[in-house]
Amino acid sequence: MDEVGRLFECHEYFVPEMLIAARAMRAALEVVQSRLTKAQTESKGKVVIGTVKGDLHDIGKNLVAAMLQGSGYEILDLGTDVPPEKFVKTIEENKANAVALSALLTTTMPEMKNVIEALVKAGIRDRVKVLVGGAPVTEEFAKQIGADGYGETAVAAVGLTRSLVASATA
Ligand code: B12
Repeated sequence: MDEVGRLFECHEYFVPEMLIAARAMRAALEVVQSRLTKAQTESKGKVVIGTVKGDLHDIGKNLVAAMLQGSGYEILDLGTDVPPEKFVKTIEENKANAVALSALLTTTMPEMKNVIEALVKAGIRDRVKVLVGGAPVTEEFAKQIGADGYGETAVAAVGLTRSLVASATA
């Protein structure tokens, strides 16, 4: 997918090619997903996940969700283009331990801050851990917006959730 992105940048690929590549990646992911999400007995916590408002990229988000689910977390996947209010409502209704936000566009990254602000406004910021990730997101950006953690990969997301949720429930 990195190569597809590079070809898109140098105008060799266009949106249709990106879509075809995304479809192939999704098909591959389905194979991986079914192996990652083998029956787990006890839930290690609830994680709400979604791609932020204005952003339709979901391959990375789905990978993070599958890895977390495979590691024993209960996943509430809100999909893509998720407004802050929907994150807040789902966290409140399900008493979620963490929320994982994904953004792939530099233009939608600020939405992550909007979600954190909405959590503060709803009075539940201290009850939920906020994890952020996606290709343009950095550790520094995560700190700037007041997130609890940043993960570069789906594997990192698991370790991060484990340490954050464990410290919250300890
Ligand atoms: C596939 C793709 C699309 C597909 C998406 C299909 C889908 N269902 O997701 C389609 C064709 C729809 C698309 C559309 C667009 N795209 Co696009 N797309 C891509 C592409 C090629 C691959 C993204 C991808 O799936 N990567 C693979 C996954 C596995 O990686 P990932 O998402 O980064 O996730 C990993 C980590 O980041 C991390 N992670 C992800 N989320 C989270 C969350 C947490 C909490 C944690 C801890 C970790 C984490 O874990 C994942 C696995 O390790 C990228 C190029 C690239 N190199 O990223 C461009 C790219 C993101 N797109 C781009 C653009 C410009 C667009 C469009 C605006 C194009 C247009 N003119 O219409 C639209 C925007 C639509 C919208 N509103 O969202 C640009 C963004 C530029 C920028 N600086 O913002 C990129 C970078 C291409 C480029 N080089 O220019 N796109």
